[in-house]
Amino acid sequence: MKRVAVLSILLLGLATACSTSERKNAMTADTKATAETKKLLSFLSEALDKGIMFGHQDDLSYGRTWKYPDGESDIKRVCSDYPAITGMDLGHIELDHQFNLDSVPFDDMKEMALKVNGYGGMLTFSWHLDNPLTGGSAWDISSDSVVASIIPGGVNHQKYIGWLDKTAAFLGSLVDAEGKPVPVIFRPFHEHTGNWFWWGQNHCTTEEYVALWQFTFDYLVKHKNLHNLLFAYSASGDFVTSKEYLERYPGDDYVDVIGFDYYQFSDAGRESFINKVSSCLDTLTAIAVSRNKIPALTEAGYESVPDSTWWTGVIWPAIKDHKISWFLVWRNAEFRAKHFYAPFPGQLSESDFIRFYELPQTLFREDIREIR
Ligand code: BMA
Repeated sequence: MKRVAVLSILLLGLATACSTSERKNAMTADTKATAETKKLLSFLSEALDKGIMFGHQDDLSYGRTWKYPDGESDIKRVCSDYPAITGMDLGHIELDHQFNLDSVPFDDMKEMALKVNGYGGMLTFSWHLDNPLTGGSAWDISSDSVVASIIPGGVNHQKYIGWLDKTAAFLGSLVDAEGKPVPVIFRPFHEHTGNWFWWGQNHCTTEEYVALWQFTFDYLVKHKNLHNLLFAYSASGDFVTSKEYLERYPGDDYVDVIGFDYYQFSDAGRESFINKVSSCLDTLTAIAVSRNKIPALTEAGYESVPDSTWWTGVIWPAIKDHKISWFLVWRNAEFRAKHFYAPFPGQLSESDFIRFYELPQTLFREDIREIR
């Protein structure tokens, strides 16, 4: 726990008491959500007045130079605390594989998820599922008929149901020591406004995307009776207006969290990244208030963090004036020269990350344990 956090959180809480009372009670999209799931949504809503949570994909599974030792985390190695939110990916659960697409064993993933929950952390699951029409990966965009083939009436609909059954079995197996389902944030079919996944903008129609989302929600929630899920709708950060952002929005009854993903690609892009993230967040947070949803920067980062002050000089200025629940950086792929997004001991941005961690408004696991 950072020294400055408790007092600051209390002061922030007092200063923003008005805005808290003005916000309507958040309602889960799943009307039968478990008490713990409703509590998670309420916490996400209340924490909007307390700061911005930090998240990291696959934080516990592996880091820059290690794989799987219990309790390890590159974030912990740098600041002696864990992210408030841990991302995990379900890609290849649909194929009944024992390992996900990044070689994380699903059994270990489950164990880690239960631990994160037990320590008061939160979990978000993305799903880079394979292409059900071609057998290729999530990035196989060779056909524009994939979504059409798996929604009701499509030739691969039954196959997709089989895939959802496997996903449901995993999500349903997340049960704590008291036998209660662990609430998690499920973020399927993300970055759909880009064109790199088979469910992307140019590879299906708006109606097909919406049908895919609604069927997936209804099947998991109403047919499989999973009531531990919050659903996150997450575009890519290439929108300007609310109308653009909402073009494929499946409806308030199908979504709990709204977000987008956006990355920086070069040092020269510093200012434009800050401006773009900030203006997208203006749009996103306005939609969130009007629709009573939780806004989040569901992915952001700069691969290999080559900017020594990226945390306090780029991402923080981009997000600090916006009421968002969290921002998550992508994975630190083990032993891959450049594919990492979080610092680790000796990494160029390490000391700046500690400054970022010490900011009273950035929330890590120990901070949220205090306020949950
Ligand atoms: C991408 C890359 C891939 C990975 C995928 C799913 O952004 O990190 O290496 O397989 O995410 O985690």
